[in-house]
Amino acid sequence: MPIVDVHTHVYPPSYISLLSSRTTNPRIRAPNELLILPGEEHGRPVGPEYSNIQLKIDFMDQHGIDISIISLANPWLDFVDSDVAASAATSHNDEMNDLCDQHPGRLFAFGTLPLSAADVGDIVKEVERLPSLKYMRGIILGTSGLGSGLDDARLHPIYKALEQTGQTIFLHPHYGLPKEVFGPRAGEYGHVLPLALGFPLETTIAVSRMILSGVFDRFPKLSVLLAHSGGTLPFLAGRLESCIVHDGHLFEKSGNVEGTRRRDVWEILKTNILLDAVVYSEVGVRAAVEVAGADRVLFGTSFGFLPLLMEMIDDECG
Ligand code: 5CU
Ligand code: ZN
Repeated sequence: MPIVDVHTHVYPPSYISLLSSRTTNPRIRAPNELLILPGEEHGRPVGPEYSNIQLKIDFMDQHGIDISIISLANPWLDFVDSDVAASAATSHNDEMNDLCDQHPGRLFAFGTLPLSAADVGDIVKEVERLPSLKYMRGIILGTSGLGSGLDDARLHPIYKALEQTGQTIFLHPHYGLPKEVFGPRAGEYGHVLPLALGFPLETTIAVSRMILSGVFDRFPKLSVLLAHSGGTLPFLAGRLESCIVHDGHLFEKSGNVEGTRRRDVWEILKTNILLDAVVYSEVGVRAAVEVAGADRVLFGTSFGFLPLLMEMIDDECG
């Protein structure tokens, strides 16, 4: 059976140029400091492994990975001015498809949507165009949607188009939690709190809001791959379901979706949700397998971010 990496990012060359041209976050500060998180003052080194596709193939070969589904890393095109969003997404997705075409059979891609476009119709159009690109397999999506989160009814035409075209949403965090929750000493702890806790909780809250608003009752075939094994959802699914049951109006019809049957959290986990295995512990992977089923937990590496950083730290420490 081929080994497929579903969580592996790139910043293609044009995106590196875009970030390098900016003076506010997200940006690359010369010579090679990546500042992408909101309010981040100290970034991380960004090297050629983010943009050079041959290094991705080398990494795959080194670790016995047959296929990678590459995706643009955060913050995607969320910050792009609305008047250029649609064209930025089209040219980015074409560029990703071309990268895949350099290594046919080894690379596929999740596309990126022009979420800042003023007209939702432009976003739907890109969803509908993506299947015409040979290597596209779905889209990567942050948690802010059109600015109000993924339980926003304005996203319904987009969900509908994704469901109808059979494209998977790769739901990935970026914004974390408000920095106040980490307290006045957060600066002393580097990126640990936002990345280890902020990211997974952001994903957990985003997908819970989708469940509560009835997205999966309205679009029962929508497929969502959750980054980092679903944040804390596998662990908290029982508590989420129990609180829904105790909140009468939600128990009867989730998200007040008339004419649909409420599908409980466990059913949604087993039918709509895929989880990656990027959780860095056996106990985490076991929880993911337990709630979603072994065939719905997918291998991933998050190449570009944490593992390589660890190699660098190892090198620096000798
Ligand atoms: O580990 C990860 O997936 C990531 C990511 O994709 N982006 C980021 O800024 N940090 C960690
Ligand atoms: Zn990632």
